[in-house]
Parts: sequence; structure tokens; C-alpha cells
Amino acid sequence: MKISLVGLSGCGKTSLYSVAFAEKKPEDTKSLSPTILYETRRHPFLGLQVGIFDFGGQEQYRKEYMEKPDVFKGTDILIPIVDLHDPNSFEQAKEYFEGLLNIYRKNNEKPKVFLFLHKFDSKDYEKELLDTNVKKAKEIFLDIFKDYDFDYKLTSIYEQDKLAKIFRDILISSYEELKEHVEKAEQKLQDINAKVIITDISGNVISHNVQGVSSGLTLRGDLRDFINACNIVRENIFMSDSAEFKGRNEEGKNIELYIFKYILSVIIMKPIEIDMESQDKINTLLNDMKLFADLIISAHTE
Ligand SMILES: Nc1nc2c(ncn2[C@@H]2O[C@H](COP(=O)(O)OP(=O)(O)O)[C@@H](O)[C@H]2O)c(=O)[nH]1
Ligand SMILES: [Mg+2]
Repeated sequence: MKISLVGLSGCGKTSLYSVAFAEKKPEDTKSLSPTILYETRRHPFLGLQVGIFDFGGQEQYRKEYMEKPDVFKGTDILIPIVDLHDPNSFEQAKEYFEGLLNIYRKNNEKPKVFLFLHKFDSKDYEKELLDTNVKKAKEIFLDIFKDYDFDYKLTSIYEQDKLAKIFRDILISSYEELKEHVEKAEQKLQDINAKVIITDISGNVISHNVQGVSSGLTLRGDLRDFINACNIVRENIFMSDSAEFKGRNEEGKNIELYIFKYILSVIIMKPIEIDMESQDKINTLLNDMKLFADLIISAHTE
């Protein structure tokens, strides 16, 4: 799956990538240097290799890849990014996006489009101006993409959890069924009396009910290592697709890790003595996730 992030220089492409996928703190993006030509990164998600293309937006590069449209080929999801803090750039961004759509037309491709109206925050920017710019941006950009499977999002790197969810939803948007499962799981998690974290095997968080366990899409390093170690045991010692692991200490703290189909992991932290109702809910959730893993596998082989 190829995702292309495009937009004028300084609109926030590299920051978006860094905060959502690469565990950077929003503040740390201030020292990023401008992307030269373009950068590709690979990110595994639910067993798929997701390629993320960050196209440097400076004028000289824009010209260059407009002349070599092959770099845009095979894009499944196009994410055009608009800098809401820079309304004077809107017209230029519009021209750029229209040029891109021309290339896709020529290549006979029709990616899904998620427009990011980005920097939707008042960090170093006035709130009133922001609202005006959102209105203006909607007028300018929303109907460029009307022939496409299109949606738009108001985004900011300073809302890291929301951003991670947006990317997660975009990544699973190609699988209608998966989306329903994620939404269902998300609801269930709210009323389970235990800490639950659902991730893929590489540590991309899909859903959780614990504060502070992830940075963007990425699960905390120690828990990621835990999954990784268990996954190695599953593969080399159990030699099976699925496995479960349990640990406890003397105080009655309990941790369980389930791996379903070498692709999905569920971590549960709970007291040893847990009420029946909660345990029932946990069991239902686990069954659901097992099914979810099956769905992912069959989606891949389609
Ligand atoms: N306020 C605010 N600043 C942002 C946001 N995203 C990126 N920036 C800042 O915009 C500047 C340019 O970002 P960068 O990612 O290098 O832009 P690129 O040229 O499109 O890759 C950096 O100083 C970032 O800190 C955002 O959501 N809100
Ligand atoms: Mg950049």
C-alpha cells in the first residue's frame, strides 16, 4: 500500500510522519530540515508494508516531479496537506494539487484522497485567524476532489492521539469490515475493568484504554519488546500461529499477552481477582480479536 503525503514546503509533511509513525514529540519537529526531493519510508501495519512518500514541496522539486510523474505512480491513498497557518499559500497549493490530479488522470489512477487541513491549532497563531482560514480553505479545496473517493480532516501534530487515530482509520479504510471491528472493540474497551491494549505484532496501536502507552501509532518501547519476545517464543518454540503468555507477581498483579495469527496482539493487565462480568467482557473481546486477525489474513490474501 502506498500513501503519498504531498504539499508545499513547510506545510508539515515530515512532522506528520514523524509524530504519527516515528515516536517524535510534536515540539521536536521544529528542528526538522526541509525534505530534499522526496523521502520514502516503510512502515509495517497489520502485516502490510505501508510505504510513505514524503514529497518535498519546494518549487524546484515540484517542477521536477511534475516532469517525472512516475514517482506518484501506484498511490493508493493521497494525502494533500494544507497549511492553515499560511492562507497566502492556498492558491499555490491548489494549483499544485490540480497538477497532481492531472498526473493521476493521465496515469489512469484514482487514489483515495484524504485532505488534511493541517496545523489546526493555535500554537504561535491566533485562534480567530485560524477559524477564518478554515472557512477559506474549505471554500478553495473541498470541490477540487469531488470526482474522488474523498474526505477531509482537521489535523494538528499537537493532538497526537487524535492524529494516530486518523492515520489508523486511513490505513484500515481499505478494509470495510476491519473498520467495524475496530470501532466495536473501541467501545467495549471503555467498560472493561482492566487495562487492555490492542496492537499489531510490530507495535502499532489499534486501540487501548490506558493513558500514556503510545506515542502516535507506536506502542511504548518496553511493551513492544515484550510482544517481540513473546512472538519469538511463539514462532520458534511453540511453532504455532497463535499463543498466550501469562505473568504475575506476589501482589497479585497480572499480565496476559495474546497473539492471534502472528499478526495481532492483545495485552491485558488486571488484578488476579476480577469480577465475573469483567472477565466475561474480556473473553468476548478476545474472541472478537481472534476473528479480527482471521479477517486481516483473509484480506491480505484477497
Ligand atoms: N503549529 C503547528 N506547527 C506545525 C504542525 N505541523 C508541522 N508544524 C511546523 O511546521 C514546520 C515545517 O514542518 P515540516 O514537517 O518540516 O514541513 P514539510 O516541509 O512539509 O516537511 C515545522 O517548524 C513544524 O514544527 C502543526 O500541526 N501545528
Ligand atoms: Mg519535509
